[in-house]
Amino acid sequence: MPRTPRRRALSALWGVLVVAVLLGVNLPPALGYVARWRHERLINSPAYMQEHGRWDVVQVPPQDRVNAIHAALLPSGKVLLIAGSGNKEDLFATKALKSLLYDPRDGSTRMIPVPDDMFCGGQTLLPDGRLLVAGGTARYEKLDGAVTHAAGAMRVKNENPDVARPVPAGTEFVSPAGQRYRSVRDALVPPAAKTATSTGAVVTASEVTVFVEAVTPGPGAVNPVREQYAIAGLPPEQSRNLYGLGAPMTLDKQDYQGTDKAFTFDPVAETWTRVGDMEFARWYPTLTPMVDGRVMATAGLDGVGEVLNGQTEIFDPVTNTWTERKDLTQYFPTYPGIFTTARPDEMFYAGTTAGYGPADRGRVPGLWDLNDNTLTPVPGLRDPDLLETSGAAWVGPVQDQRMAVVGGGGIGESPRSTARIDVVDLDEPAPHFVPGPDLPAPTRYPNLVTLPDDTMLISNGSRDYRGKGASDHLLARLYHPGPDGGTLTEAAAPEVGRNYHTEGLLLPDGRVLTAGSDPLFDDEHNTVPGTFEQRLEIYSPPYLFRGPRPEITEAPETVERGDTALVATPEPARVQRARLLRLASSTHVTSVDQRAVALDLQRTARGVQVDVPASVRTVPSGFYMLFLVDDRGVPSTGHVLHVGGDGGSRRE
Ligand SMILES: [Cu+2]
Repeated sequence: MPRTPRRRALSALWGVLVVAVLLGVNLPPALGYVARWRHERLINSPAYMQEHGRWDVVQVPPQDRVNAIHAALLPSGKVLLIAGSGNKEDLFATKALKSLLYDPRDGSTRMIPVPDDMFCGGQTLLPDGRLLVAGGTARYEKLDGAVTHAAGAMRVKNENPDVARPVPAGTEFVSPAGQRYRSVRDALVPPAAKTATSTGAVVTASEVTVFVEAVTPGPGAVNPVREQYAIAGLPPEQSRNLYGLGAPMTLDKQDYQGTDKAFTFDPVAETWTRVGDMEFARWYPTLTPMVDGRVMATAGLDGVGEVLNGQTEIFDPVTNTWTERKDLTQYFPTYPGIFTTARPDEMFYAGTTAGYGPADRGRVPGLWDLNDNTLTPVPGLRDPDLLETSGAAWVGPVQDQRMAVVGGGGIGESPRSTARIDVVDLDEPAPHFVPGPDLPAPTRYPNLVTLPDDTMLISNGSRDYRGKGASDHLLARLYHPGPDGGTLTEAAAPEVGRNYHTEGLLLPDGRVLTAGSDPLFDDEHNTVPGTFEQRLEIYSPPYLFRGPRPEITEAPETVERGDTALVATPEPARVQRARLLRLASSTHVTSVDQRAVALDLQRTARGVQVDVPASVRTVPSGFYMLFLVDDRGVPSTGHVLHVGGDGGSRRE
């Protein structure tokens, strides 16, 4: 049938419609599909992985997913991920406090309840392989408007030198005007100090600070005056010696409050044990391993939610108790990056912090002399006002004493952040920072993980505070130490975004585990409350795609500093380097216990002889992974061993 003009017009219209539909609706998705397919093919190609590595998301069974706040590699080769209440107040209220044991060898998982809320405490591995966790959450914050009862800090004074005074939770403090406030948790006020002098004894009152809340709600119980409070129900002779000195009682925002409790996790029995309480409650403390095997606790919010004013204390793993170092009073904001250095009795404060503290105190990096408590500033760091939520780590073998400070942002919810990487050589007589390469974008919360080939993975983070404005970076870089501040090469991009409450760890098989992320919002416009990221993701560095790895067929379980140890390997000629990487822990992108130690080696017919450095400052006692690295930078699987020796752990 011949086509009429009208039919031809209709047919043409259909054709146009079909093309329009294809172009307008189907074509972009089709092109998107093709682009994704091409991208997948690229990132899974051997050539790409040899250059950039690859990421794999780990599937954890739904019942074993946790809000990973803290991560630690244990001598058993398993990873402990600690959530506590995991920044969920309902889990805090119901005491559903969690930790998850994850075995990277087979992906198996096991949930282990934790005995107290370790959420936002500090952690580090002890020389004997136990994980020490100290501090955590005694109480969640109450934001402006959520405070119903006036509250504040009450210093409870005891002037009696003969007896300690328990102050149980619920003790009532009465103001001169008759307003009543109740303490929220138990406290014990030690006896007053009595000092003999030539004219007789002088008694100095002891004191403990407790948090108190008004018995009656509302503004009527606000008391702006600092004054002395009586303790209700005490006989008169006792109330002369035991009383409160109250700070202003207000309806202001109340910060998180820390606990003084501490626990160890036994990596063999896989159980938690309570150890001695700290002298101070701490939320957001840093636990720094010292060269003699003890652990130093610094900073944190105390039991009333105030930043500790420089109080420093030491954990002794032999007695499992804490002792305040009253001579060490440097003030640090929370989660300070404080590292043990090769300099005798000097710690390095990298200036990195996370959480709380004013802009004008404790923000300058420097060397902290533990003999005289002085902090000598280390100059030259760029963007010195952008150190909140930054990262710091030794780069290359710790013998080089070179540390990088990476990224960071302004304090509080500042939208400012920096791409800066600066490096300091602490071996120099007057150390100073020099510029390194810039990250591809300004970055808060970068995860820094030292690798056995002397490079460092820098991954994830976000541009804005807690990923606001959908600002997570799906980016990673490999940092290569070297002259002029080192260089960066591109690493494969992670699939999962990570900002606040994230951590990364090197695994014995040479891969890197990343966990956690706690965005404030889930959407670009900051309207939908954020969801905690419970997926794990593992990075396989380029060296895992460059052919067969050197093999360790036999190596000792324990070595001593200064020892020479035989490590059997089928191809000794291949081995170029040997490294010890300390089993590390991480929280809030703060990891002060990771370090790589270079070992001198000699090849033999059966393997290599490695020399364990003699200095405890280079290789403090504890558990390490031994890696043999070949001429192409390919490491063996890490062999976990214990390093001990004279002058080290007080346990030995
Ligand atoms: Cu936190």
